Amino acid sequence: MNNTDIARLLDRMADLLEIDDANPFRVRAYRGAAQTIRAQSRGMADRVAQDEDLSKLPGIGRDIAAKIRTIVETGHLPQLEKLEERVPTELSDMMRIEGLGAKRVKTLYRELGVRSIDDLRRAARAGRIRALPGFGDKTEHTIMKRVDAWSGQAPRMLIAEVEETARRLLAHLKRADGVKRLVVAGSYRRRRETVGDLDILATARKDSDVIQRFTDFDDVGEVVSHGSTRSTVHLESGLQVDLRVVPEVSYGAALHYFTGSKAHNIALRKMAQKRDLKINEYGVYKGKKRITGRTEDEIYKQFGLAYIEPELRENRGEIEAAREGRLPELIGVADIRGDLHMHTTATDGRDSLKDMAEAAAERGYEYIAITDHSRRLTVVNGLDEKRLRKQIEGIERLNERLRNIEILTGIEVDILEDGSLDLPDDVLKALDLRVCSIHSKFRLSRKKQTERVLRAMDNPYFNIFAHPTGRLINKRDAYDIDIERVIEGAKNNGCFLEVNAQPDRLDLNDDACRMARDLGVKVAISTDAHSVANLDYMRFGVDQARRGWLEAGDVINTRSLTALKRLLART
Ligand code: DGT
Ligand code: CA
Ligand code: CA
Ligand code: ZN
Repeated sequence: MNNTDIARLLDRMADLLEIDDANPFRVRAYRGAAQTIRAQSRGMADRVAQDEDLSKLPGIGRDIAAKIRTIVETGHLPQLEKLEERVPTELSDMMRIEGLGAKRVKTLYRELGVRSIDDLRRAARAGRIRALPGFGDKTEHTIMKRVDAWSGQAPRMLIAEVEETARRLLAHLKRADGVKRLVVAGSYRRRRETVGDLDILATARKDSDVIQRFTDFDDVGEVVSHGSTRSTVHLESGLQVDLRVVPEVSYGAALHYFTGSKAHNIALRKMAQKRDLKINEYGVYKGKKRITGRTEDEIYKQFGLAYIEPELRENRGEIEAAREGRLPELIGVADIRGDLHMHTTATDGRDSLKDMAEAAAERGYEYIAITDHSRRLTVVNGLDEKRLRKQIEGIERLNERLRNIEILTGIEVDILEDGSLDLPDDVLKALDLRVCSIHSKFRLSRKKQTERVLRAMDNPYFNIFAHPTGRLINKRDAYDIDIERVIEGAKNNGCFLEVNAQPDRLDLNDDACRMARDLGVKVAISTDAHSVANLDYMRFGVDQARRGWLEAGDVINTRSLTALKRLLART
């Protein structure tokens, strides 16, 4: 049981409890615990083995700590199994479909007897859903579309979801005899937001038992193939993992080949053909003679190219740029000086203002902005003017005490349907920074949605447009918006766009980052942390920015506090 599996069980528990009309606090406790566990870099199994007190982790109480222990020790959660006798498990999968929360799933179950995704498809086809209260034609149609998308392929997994598995698997393989190098290549190394499978590359002595060790890994559900230099397995989580073992002299060529992307490889192969060379996973060849292949650097040099970072290898112009010496100098996590979007217990965050600030200081940040939700979001107890003013005072007091970090006062203010902001200008004015975002009316036409945001940007206090497309990877599509016009609007008004670093948002995505850079608009990479642990999501946002060719200079939270404040003043 790794962290992802444990978090899944807890999420499932939360879903079924919610459908079962359990106390909302209990539901939220399970969801919160799942979120905490996903954000941990260390395995729960390891913590349990060390007999650590799990209830010390944020958002995990005694009760859930005990349940995690049970899961780790037995692989089961008895309370979940009991609940599943009453509430069909597949209802939890149904809740993952866009537009179907607990309430609707419950209605479908009670009114139409829909217990599975197959049932759901049949009900939608038969036109039985539109008649239900609160559904309608449009909803039925959307459900049908979603169900079809859902039942196709197993969804690609979020990169954040597979990291722990990758780490444990490498640690396991490292102990094989005669292995030298071990690396995860493929889309994982290119830091794509999701991965189809993991591609592990090893160099090892001929007599190494690394393949045997691979197929013996604890999480393996099925060994698909097992040869002398390669093997493929399916893990119990459904994730496929490929292992390739190559000799040391081929390491660079193999790493390059298996890192991909395929499109990048093909482009390089074309260059090779022009020079009468051949390139494959063993090296670069002239006739039968291998001329290079030990390192990636060497290979690029062979073709007159500067080294290309994995994040850029998508055949989106990186080869030309490498030839002409105009590759970007990509931003790194170390360039980030502060985090400009986070929540506290004042709204839907799980940790206090003070805890968030101290955790940020521990991470070496020079500044952060506290940006709780505005009043319109009543479900999370959004701040009205009075409570916001009180928070500002709290921040001022804390700033007097904290020496090594500056806390900026801020808000995540809702952009209302008509493009106005959810709080009056004179309160917004009192803040250091305003993050603006859309949390309602996702279905406006492209024109209306775009104009809504452009109108909002006319407000002189609009600083950063947060999670600009609203997508949730594998869960919810982006709302329809003309992102190019939005970027132009930001440029004209001195506003910025966010790269939200939540692993299921990564919004702006890589292409949009690139567009922002090309149009001369800077971004803020922010975690939108709802807990101390979430602050560690920063690197996922940085990865996405790197895939979008961004340099430190393109990102406002790499600036000194003074320079940042100047940028926020919109003058
Ligand atoms: P994924 O797994 O869908 O997230 O994406 P990748 O890029 O990891 O793709 P995968 O696992 O199918 O293959 C790993 C790498 O192997 C890929 O990035 C490039 C290389 N590769 C795979 N198939 C081909 C091919 O037909 N031609 C070339 N040149 N390279 C290939
Ligand atoms: Ca792959
Ligand atoms: Ca693969
Ligand atoms: Zn937020």
